[in-house]
Amino acid sequence: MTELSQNVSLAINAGVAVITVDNPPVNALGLAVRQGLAKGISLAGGDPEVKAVILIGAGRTFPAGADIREFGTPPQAPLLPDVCQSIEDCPKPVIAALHGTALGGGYEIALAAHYRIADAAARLGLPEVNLGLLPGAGGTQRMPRLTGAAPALDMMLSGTPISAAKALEIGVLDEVCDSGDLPAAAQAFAVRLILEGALVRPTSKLGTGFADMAAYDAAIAERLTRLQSRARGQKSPFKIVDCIKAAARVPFDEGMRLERAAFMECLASDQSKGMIHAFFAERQAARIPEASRAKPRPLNRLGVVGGGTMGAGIAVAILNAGLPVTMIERDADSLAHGRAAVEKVFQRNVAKGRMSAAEKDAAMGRWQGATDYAALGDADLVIEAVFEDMAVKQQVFARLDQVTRPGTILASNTSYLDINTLAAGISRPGDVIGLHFFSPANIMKLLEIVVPAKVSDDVVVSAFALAKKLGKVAVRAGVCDGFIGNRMLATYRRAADYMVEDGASPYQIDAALRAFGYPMGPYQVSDLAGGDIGWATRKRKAPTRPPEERYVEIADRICERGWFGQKTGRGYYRYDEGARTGVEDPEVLAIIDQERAKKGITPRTFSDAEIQNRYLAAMINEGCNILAEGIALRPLDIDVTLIYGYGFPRWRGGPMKYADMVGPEVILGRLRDYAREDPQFWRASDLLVDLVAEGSSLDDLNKRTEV
Ligand code: 3H9
Repeated sequence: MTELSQNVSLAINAGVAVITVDNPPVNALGLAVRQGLAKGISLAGGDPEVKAVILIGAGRTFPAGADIREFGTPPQAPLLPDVCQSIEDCPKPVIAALHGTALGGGYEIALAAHYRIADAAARLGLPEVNLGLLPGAGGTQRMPRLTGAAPALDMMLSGTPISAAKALEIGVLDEVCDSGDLPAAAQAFAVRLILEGALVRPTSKLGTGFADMAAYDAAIAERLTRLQSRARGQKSPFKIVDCIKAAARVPFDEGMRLERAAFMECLASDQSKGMIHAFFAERQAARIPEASRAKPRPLNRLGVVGGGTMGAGIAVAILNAGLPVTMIERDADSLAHGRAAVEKVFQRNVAKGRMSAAEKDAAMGRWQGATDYAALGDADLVIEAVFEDMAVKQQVFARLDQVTRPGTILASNTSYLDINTLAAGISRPGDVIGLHFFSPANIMKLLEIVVPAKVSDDVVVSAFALAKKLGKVAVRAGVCDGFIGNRMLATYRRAADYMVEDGASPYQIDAALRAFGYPMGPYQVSDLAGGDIGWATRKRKAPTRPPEERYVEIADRICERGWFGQKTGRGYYRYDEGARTGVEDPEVLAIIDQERAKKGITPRTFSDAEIQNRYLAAMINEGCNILAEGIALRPLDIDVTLIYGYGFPRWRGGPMKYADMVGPEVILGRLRDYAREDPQFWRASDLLVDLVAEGSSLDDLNKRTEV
C-alpha cells in the first residue's frame, strides 16, 4: 500500500488500483485529500499494471463534500473541479464505490468517475444550496448529462439526498450492491470491466440527459416559477437553474467556467456566510458544559401528560423516533381525543405517501393511554404538556413525584413559567427540567432545553440525548420569562407594535419582514397561532408591568372582539371560510386609528428598511441582554433558536450573526438613535456597548465561550 497523502492511500490488487480516502469523520475533501486523490489518479493512470481504478471511502462514508472549514480561506490547488477533471481524464476506467453519504463534492467526484456503484444503504446528494452555494466541482454540468434537468434540479434545489435505488433509476448508478460488502463488489465490478475490455466513459462527453430538450426546458421553467414564489431572497437556487440551463446549451468547458464563477460569487456572499454559520452553529449548540461531567440516563420508556395539541404532537415525535409512549389524560373522553389527534397525524402521513399503513400501525402499537398516573411507574422520562398555568402544572408534578420512581426525569413543556418554582415543589428537584417543544411538535425542529438551578448534570445530558433521538436541534437555555425564544419574540413584537401605533400598518410590517426573508410577518404568525394565547399572557403580566413601560392596546382591542386569527376567521387579517391567507381588514385599520387618536399620536410613515432595522435592533439588543444574563451560552445558541423556532431566515445566519455582518457598532448606533424617543425600551445592552468599545464581534464571543 502506498500513502499518497496523510489521508489517502493506494493499493493495487489484480490490476485494480484502489484509492482510499480516510479522513474521519466524513472524509471531507480538504487539501490533503485533494492532493492524495490527484496523485493517486496520476500514478494509477501511468502505471501499465493498472487496468482500472476504484475510488472508495474508509470508515462510515464516501466523502460527504468539500471541507466546509476551508471556505473562509483562499482556495489552494489542486482545486476540486480540477481533481474531478483529472479523474475524468484518467485513461483507465475509474469506478466510484459509494457508501454512507456521498454528498456535495464527494458526489461530484463520483459523477466525474466513469462508472458508479453504491451500497444499497448509501445516500447521494448535492446539499450545497443549504450552505448558500451551488455544486462547484462540475455537478451542475455532469449530472444533467446523465439524468436530464428534472432530477438534477430537484436534487440541487432541495439539497435532499436520494437513495441508491432512486439513483439507479434516474441513471446515476450502474449497480447497487446488496451484499453489504462494497469493496468486494467494486473489485468484482472492476474485474468485469477489465475482462469486457470496457473503455473510459467521460460524463462530460455524454448527452443522454439532453435527448428530450422540450422536457429539459419545461423542467427548468416549472422549477423557476416555483422558486420565484418560494426562494424568499435566496440567490443560489437561481444560479443553480442558470447553470443547468447552460449545461445543455454551451460546451462543457464553458459550462464549467460559468459554474465556477457562480460558485465563487455565492461563496463570497453574506448568504453563504450566514448559512455556513448556521450549519456549524446547530452542531455546536449541542456542546454543553454538562457533557464533560455526566452520561445520559436510559431513555427507553417515555410518558406524556396531556393529549392536547402539544401533548399529541410530542407523542407523535416520540413514536416517529421508534420509541414507545404512554399518554395520560384526566378521563376516558380526553384520552380518546388525544389518541385520535395522534392517529390523525399518521393518517395524514399515510395519505400523503410519507409512511405506509404498516408503519402507521406499528407506530400506533407503541402508543399506550391511561387515565391513572400509575401507568407511568416504569417511565424513564415524562413530559408534562398540560394547560399553561402554574397551579395546574404544580398539581401534575406533585402526582408525578408520587408515582414515578426516583431517577425518572420530569420535564415540563412550559413556554414561559418558572421551572425553578415547579422543581422546588417536589421531593427531587434534581430530576426536573424544561423541554420546550414548538408547535406542531412533531414537525418543528427546535427544542429549547431549559436548565433550572438544581437540575442534575445527567438530566441535562439526557435531554440533549432525547433531542438527538427525536431528530431535534436542541439549544440550552436558562430560566427566565420566555427563556431565549419567547423572551426575544416578546421584545421584537413590541418594537413592531410601537411602529404600528406610530404609523405603520400591520400589513406593511408583515410585508417588510417577508422581504427580509421571513416566511410570514409577525401579525400573520399571530393570526396563525391564535391571538388569545398572547392576550392571556398579557393579562397575566399586567399587574407586574412597569407603569412607565409603553403599552400598545391594539391587540387587546382586536381580541376583545373575539378576533383570534385564522381559527375565528378574523384577526389582524380577515379569512374567508377555510382560507389560510388573509386579506387586509379596514376595520382593523380603523381600530388602530382610534388607538392612535386616543393617545394623541399623529401617524408618520416608515420605510420598509426602517421597519426591518427597528425589528432587528430590538431582537439583537434583547439577545445581548440574554447573553449577559447567561440565559443563552453563546450568541450561536440564539441564532439556532431563532432560525429553527421563529422563522428567522437561515441564509441570514440568525440575528447575532446578522448583527456581526451589519456591524455591532451600526446596531448600537441605531439603538441610541431610537432611544431618544423611548429610552427605556431602546436602552442598549451593556454587553453590546462593551463589545463595540473593545472592537470585538459576537462571533468573538462564540469563540471565547467554546465548551
Ligand atoms: C461542497 O461540497 C462544495 C462543492 O460542491 C464544490 C467545492 C469546490 N466539512 O453532521 P455531523 C463535521 S459543499 C467539514 O455531526 P452526522 C461536522 O461539523 C459541502 N466538516 O455528523 C461535525 O464536526 P464536529 C457539501 C464537516 O453523522 C462532524 O463532521 N456537503 C463536513 O450527523 C460530524 O458531522 C455538505 O454540505 C464538511 N463537509 O451527519 C454535507 N461535514 O464533530 C455536510 C460534516 O466537530 N455534512 N462535518 O461538530 C452533513 O450533512 C453531515 O455532516 C453528514 C453526517 C450527513 C455528512
